[in-house]
Amino acid sequence: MNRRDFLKNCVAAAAGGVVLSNRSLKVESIKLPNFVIIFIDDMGYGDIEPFDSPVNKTPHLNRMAEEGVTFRSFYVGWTACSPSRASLLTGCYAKRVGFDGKVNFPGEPRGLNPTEITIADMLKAQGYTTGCFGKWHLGDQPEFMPNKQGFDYYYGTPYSNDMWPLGAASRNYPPLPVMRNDKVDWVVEDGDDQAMLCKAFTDEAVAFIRRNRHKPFFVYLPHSFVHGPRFARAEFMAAAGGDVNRAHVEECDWSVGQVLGTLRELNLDKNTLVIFTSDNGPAGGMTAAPLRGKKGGPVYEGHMREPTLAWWPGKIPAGSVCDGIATTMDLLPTFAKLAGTEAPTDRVIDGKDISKLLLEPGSKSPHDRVFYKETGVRLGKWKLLVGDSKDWELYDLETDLSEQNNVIAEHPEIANQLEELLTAHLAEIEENFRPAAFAENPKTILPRPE
Ligand SMILES: [Ca+2]
Repeated sequence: MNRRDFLKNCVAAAAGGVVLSNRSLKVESIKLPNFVIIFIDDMGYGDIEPFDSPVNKTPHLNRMAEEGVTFRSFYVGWTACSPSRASLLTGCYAKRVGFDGKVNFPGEPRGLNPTEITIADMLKAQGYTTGCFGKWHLGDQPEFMPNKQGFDYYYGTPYSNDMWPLGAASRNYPPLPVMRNDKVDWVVEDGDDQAMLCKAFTDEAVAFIRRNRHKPFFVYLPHSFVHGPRFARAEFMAAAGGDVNRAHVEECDWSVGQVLGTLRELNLDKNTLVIFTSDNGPAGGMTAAPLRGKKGGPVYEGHMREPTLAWWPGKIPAGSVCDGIATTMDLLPTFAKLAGTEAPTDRVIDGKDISKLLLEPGSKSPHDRVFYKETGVRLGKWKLLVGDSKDWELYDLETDLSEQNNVIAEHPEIANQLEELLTAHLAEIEENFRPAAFAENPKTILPRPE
């Protein structure tokens, strides 16, 4: 789909009814699948039981894994919130769409460029009803918010939950609003309010699914949990023996249970693809074990490889495991394929259609490589990290998943080959770069304290 076809579809979709581009008329007779993305904030590779957490109890995620596929080599587009989200929604490396390492702060001019075609834009043009429930973090100016980026409905916080008056004093943060579409619904004032965020986003997402059960829908549920400051509801704190980190993970698990349970109850489970993953490596109190790495910083596996499950009963083979490389960038082209349309063709999209990996998890990944920000590349089992401030590192992920043994001295030719791939990748991004957008006279949604 190019931008002209896309806009044509948007106009037609706005006129009502399910609209399909000419090329996809053949799917008119089949039922379009629903899509749900549950995107946790700052959860690590080792924080849930399907990824061997010895601490957190995650029965709903366990069942999701037993009924679906566990992706063990699934990557996000950056090591921090805003760029990771830009990557997921556009199907591109964050840098390509103007999101470097920085996250957005309240009242900043930068936002995801409205000329980008998000997953929501694409599915809306295909007749889907689209909802975003949770942390946005791609610009808090009106023209960058979810309703302007393909979402029919929005309920959530415009940025991180630590960007509130009780956060870093030097930032003088304005009050943290929970938005309903373009209006402030309520304000997060204290720890008790913070503790409600997982439930609030979940309840709204579940209500949206119920309201839209008779038509194709897309739910994007980017939780503010398990990002700090962490507060959890009393019942989860009690069950976790007072450990708020554990309570946070377990409430995320509860949220998954609410969503999957609703889909089962409404008999939508066989027609809905649900993806569970996290936006970047673990922040304090969470873990990437057995991977090395955390949130931000240099890019070991734990920084960008996330605990990922996909669930679509009857379509995805139950209890399967996929070791092939897959990424959040693949969701846009994959959903396009499954919804009978195509990803944008008038621009570079980095993601690839992984529907075959989903439906046949033993099949070959369309990716033989993945890039880690500007400083790393994996090709098959080999992983190279370069940087100005440190020595290059080369790891064999097959024998050294935890990246403990730098073997660059033994394999200089492999390091050189990988460095060439990285250099070419960065040059290509520069050539096909699409900037973020910048608002004139940006304002915070609510005024800063005096
Ligand atoms: Ca994050």
